[in-house]
Amino acid sequence: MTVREAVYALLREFQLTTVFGNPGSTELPMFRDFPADFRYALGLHEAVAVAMADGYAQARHQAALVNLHSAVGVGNAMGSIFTAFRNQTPLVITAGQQARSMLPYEPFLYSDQAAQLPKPYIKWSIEPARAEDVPAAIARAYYVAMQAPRGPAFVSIPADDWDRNCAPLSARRPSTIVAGDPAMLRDAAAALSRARSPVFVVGASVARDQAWDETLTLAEQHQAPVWVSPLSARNSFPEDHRLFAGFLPADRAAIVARLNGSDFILVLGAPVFTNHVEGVGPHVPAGAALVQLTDDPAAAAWCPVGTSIVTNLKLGVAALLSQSKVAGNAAATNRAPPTIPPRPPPIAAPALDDKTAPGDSLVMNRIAALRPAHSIVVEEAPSSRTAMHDYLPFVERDTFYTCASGGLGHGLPAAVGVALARPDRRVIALLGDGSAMYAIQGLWSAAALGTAVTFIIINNRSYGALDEFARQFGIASPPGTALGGLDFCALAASQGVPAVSVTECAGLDAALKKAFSAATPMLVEVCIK
Ligand SMILES: Cc1ncc(C[n+]2csc(CCOP(=O)(O)OP(=O)(O)O)c2C)c(N)n1
Repeated sequence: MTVREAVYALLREFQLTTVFGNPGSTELPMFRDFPADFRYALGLHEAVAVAMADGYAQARHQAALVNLHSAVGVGNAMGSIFTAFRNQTPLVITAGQQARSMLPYEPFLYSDQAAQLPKPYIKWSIEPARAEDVPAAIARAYYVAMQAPRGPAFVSIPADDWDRNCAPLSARRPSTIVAGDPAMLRDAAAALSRARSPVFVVGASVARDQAWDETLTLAEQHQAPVWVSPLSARNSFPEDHRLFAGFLPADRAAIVARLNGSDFILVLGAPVFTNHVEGVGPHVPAGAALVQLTDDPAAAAWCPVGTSIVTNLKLGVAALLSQSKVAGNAAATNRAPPTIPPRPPPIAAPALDDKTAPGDSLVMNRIAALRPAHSIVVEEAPSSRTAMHDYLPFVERDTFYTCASGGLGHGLPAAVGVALARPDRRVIALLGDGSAMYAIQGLWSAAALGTAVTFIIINNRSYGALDEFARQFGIASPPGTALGGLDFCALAASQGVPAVSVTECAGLDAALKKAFSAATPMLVEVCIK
């Protein structure tokens, strides 16, 4: 059989039948006789294609396939590849390369050191030594991508390889998860049982490893307040639960202040901790012990304090659940009631004649009130994140996604990928005006692929988060960054996405209701005060 036939048979076995990508001449031989059971999801920029695949993979808990144009395409995709690496999203990324016979003569568009180009933000990469090794390279890329911690893997494929002959290759089942050291988990369970005032800090790997139920039961069993780790990219605990304590800031001293009073900190599926501003002093309150369960050996290695157990979160938390004791345990039964910080004050629905511009808290509040049941939010609205945390709680598993890297341009296309994976759900992309412009071409894919994503742009006509940071550095405002003059309705309409602009509180509910019930993608720009 040909390499092409072998690869498509293998991809079918891996259920990688959607190809996200942006093609060029060096990839065309891959798509000769494109099988009818495969679908091509075009991104009008490689960063869009990779981010769509990222959302699709995360929402399916399965790898996704991306095909990029040789050097230039991989270069364009690099920001999204970095984000997929930080998101621990399993991606099999292939890229075209010029024909092997041309490579000594530096042909047009070829990729010199193709396998090096996406490093270091790739788990494994290769340009196979021979055409007949391509199927095995793709299989290995798939297994590597799926092994914990998951992430992208890369195969560069010369254009003439597809028509060469090779042997067929069947999928195998290498293990993809790691179970924690039983003795360490036993000790951690005993320490949790002895704790006077345990608190939990949960992160994205609880969601990635589908440990929602186990984490909830363990928190209830121990009456432990549950914080979300700083800048967590997924929701891992019901944010309306009586034990839900809030979101830790990405700031060392502020984290210590929030966790103060606890003698035992159990970190589940998160690094300890992700900081965004410089800090000094201890990482945890004085006298508090810390145990981290993580699927990422690197996060276990750089953890500054305590004990780290490398484990799949579902298995690890289940072990703690079965081995930690509450009944008949004096320490556990004498625990003081958990201290939960007060919730933010409620906001009233806007009056129908309110001509003032809404604030971002009101926008979040109205989305929370009007969003369809079980809807999913993909967020990239940096300075509105606190408002979202305060007024748009995520209470069901797998209903919130943002990027773990801080790289803008992910949210808009990732929402399209999530919608492709979950056609049964309403997907809402919550975007800043600045953020939306990094990958605005994703609107075209949302329409072309027949998704019904609701894009909500919180337009503050600025890089608001940068303005806030500038003040922290003692800079009045960053030069040249006043946005404005962007016509989001025109940008959307030109790509086949109907849009409406809201400038007054009075019109907000009607616009959101219309978008949430639309059968096509729709964009709502909300100009906030
Ligand atoms: C790819 C990339 N470039 C630049 C930045 C730096 N950055 C962080 S927040 C921000 C402003 C985002 O503006 P907007 O989406 O309008 O949200 P706002 O901060 O106004 O809420 C910028 C430019 C980044 N995080 N990622």
